[in-house]
Amino acid sequence: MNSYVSAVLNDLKTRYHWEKEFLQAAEEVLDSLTPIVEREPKYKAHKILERIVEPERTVMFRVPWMDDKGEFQINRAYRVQFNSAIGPYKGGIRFHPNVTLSTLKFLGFEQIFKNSLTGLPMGGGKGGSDFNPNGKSDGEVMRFCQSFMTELFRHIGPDTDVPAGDIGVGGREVGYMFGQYKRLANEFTGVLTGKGLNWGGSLVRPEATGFGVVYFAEEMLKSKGDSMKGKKVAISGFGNVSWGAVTKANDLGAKVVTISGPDGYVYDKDGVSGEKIGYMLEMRASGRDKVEDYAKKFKGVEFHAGKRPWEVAVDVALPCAIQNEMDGKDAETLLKNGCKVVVEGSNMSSTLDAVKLFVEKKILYAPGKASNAGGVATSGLEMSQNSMRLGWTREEVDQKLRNIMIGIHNSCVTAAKEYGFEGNYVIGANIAGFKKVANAMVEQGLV
Ligand code: 2IT
Repeated sequence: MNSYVSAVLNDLKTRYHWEKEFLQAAEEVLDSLTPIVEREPKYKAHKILERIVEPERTVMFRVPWMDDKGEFQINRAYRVQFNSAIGPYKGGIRFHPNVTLSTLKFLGFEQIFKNSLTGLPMGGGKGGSDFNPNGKSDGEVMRFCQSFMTELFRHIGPDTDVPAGDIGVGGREVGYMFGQYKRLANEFTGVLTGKGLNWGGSLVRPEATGFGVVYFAEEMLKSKGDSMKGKKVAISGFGNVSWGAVTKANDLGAKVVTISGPDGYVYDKDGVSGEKIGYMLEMRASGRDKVEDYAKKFKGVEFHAGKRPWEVAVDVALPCAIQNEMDGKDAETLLKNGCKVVVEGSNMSSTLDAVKLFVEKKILYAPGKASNAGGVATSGLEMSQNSMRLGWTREEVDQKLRNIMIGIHNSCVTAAKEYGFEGNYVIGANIAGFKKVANAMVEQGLV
């Protein structure tokens, strides 16, 4: 790390010492930028690092709502509008009890580089609330979403900031938020993505993040003359990203032997395939948040309570649940058991220890900001279709998604090579994502 990079990072660590997740994301990115800031003195002269780590704007608000018993409830909510150098703020909304400003700053910061990597004109943002949708009735979720949007609507717009889903926010929540936005703004616009198919949504958006993860893994393997075909795969989570990844892994001839939930993981030696993939959607819709249900439903499936799937011997691991779901110990176990490919579906799936180990051992490791960009990329395609007032077919969207993932893979490989770190997707993704945003910031002056 050079002196400019470490000065900015140290200042950040002092100023925001309690923001653990944000500091972790910032350290991972800034650490990789040393080669480019050394080669290009203009970034230091324009204080690009000092500027890029501060959100352009953060909105914080309370969300009052009434539960089914008639009791008043209060949650905290945020929208971090991190960077708009290359397009309107774009990024999901997360409803999860562990959401804090630090969580959303980490996610918004990652989103800047991820969105840049897609090649589409999207800035970085993220929002959310500590509301827990599990166990809530439809009516409660609707009232919460409406109250949330009653404040958020004045800060967003199709050319300003375009939110989408994330953990705890799927089609149902996007629907309730869109309805309230439309009512308040008196406008039918593409202000959110992940919309329903009958009212402006894009085909393949629900599958896109998981499909993209597997397309990316396939490209990485291809660069070594290999493929996903016949690979034994561990996937974590059972939500939207996992579901898409399981589906595409099966399409490409791999065998997925695990999925997981907050209660533990299941090992399915016969593979998560066919009707079992559909059951993942049922588990999600049940709101129970228990993957043990899968082991009870299907024969020959083992349930491992309180454990993560990384102890299973596999060729490929696809963490698709939540940040920091793979730590140094998990990484060691995976490597010891012969895993050679780790491709992140969740944002910042791996702790810094785990990342360090993957990079040192030179396995095929892709950070989420590159490999999970298919979701936001397809959101970008949804925005294009909304602007045109036309829709593409499933095949057209899927082909564009695949090409975008191939493009991101190539950008990572090329940038890593150009700066002397061949095969390092962490440095490749960070440099390639940063360069475009940083140059736009330089060209747009001190704003
Ligand atoms: O983390 C992510 O990239 C998302 N949750 C998707 C964001 C989006 O705007 O589609």
